[in-house]
Amino acid sequence: MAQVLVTGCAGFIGSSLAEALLRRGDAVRGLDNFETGRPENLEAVREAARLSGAAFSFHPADLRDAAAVAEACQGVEVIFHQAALPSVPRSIRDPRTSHTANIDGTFNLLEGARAAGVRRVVYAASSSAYGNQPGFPRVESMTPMPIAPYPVQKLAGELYMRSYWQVYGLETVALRYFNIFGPRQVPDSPYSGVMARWILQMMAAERPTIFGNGEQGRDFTFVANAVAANLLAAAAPADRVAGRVFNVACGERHTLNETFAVLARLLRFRGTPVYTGERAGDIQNSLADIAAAREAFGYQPEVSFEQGLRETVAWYQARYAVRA
Ligand code: UD2
Repeated sequence: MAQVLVTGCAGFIGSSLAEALLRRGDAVRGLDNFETGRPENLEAVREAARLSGAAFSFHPADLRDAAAVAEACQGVEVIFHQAALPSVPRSIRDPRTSHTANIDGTFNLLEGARAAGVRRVVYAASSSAYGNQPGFPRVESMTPMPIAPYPVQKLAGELYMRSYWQVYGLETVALRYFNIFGPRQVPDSPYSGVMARWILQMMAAERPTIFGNGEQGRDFTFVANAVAANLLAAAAPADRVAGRVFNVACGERHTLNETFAVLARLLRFRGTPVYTGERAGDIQNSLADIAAAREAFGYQPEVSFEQGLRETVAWYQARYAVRA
């Protein structure tokens, strides 16, 4: 089977993807700097390798280290580039650090891939690139209008991907993730995604915060759907995907108020949220058209919003001791 490289392999999405690749027999090389990734996620990846018998090796490296990245690309056929320093608010507070991780890191990876003769790179792009422009659902042909530094950085990565296809013939595919959630998402950082953060808070009987009036909507997408999209995009013929951008989502919009109510029901949380001012750099709404990914590589969401929430809640309940 193929030798693949997963950047961000100790992270939330990267570790889930690495497990899926190992289960189907690919030889996986992982790269992570543990800035947001966690060693215990790698244990799950190693266990998947043990069960399947597929090879797994790990490079503890930072994408900003061009030589280490170039070395990790040697002998690789396909790269899944999941590593990033996420979070809109983090990028507003410290734009330089996210800039170097997300833009320089992606550039180093593409250079390493080009030098090593890698065939394809599948890139984790972000729905935040659409910004607040009018028009729903979001279609890939819309002009991006990123607001905060983080979406600018993820969009720059997309443009670099397309350029490396056009100029060097490296098959690149960008998947615009729409608010991925699920097991292993970091729940206890000030920059945590809303879902993981709220679950941990409700488990501890703390009142979660809603920025704004809670009527902003997101196309929340369970992590297994993003993993499936990566596998499909990696396997699709180049003439269908190379140099292109695809939304990866469910094609449904759920408000924060609604999400709060579902989580409160699942966790038997009886408190109310604390409403506070809007968060800087936030967009109001997000909803994807997923026809392009369906047509190009047969993507369709396999796990619904509610099913995904149930699985996510069960995982945090099994994993994190209740502090209340
Ligand atoms: C953006 C991107 C997403 C991904 C992510 C990485 C959009 C639509 N999506 O997600 O694709 O790249 O960044 O970080 O831009 N919120 C609360 N209370 C909290 C935490 C968050 O109300 O305790 C709100 C927050 O103001 C926002 C929503 O929940 O309206 C989602 O926030 P998030 O940080 O989980 O993700 P978001 O949408 O910035």
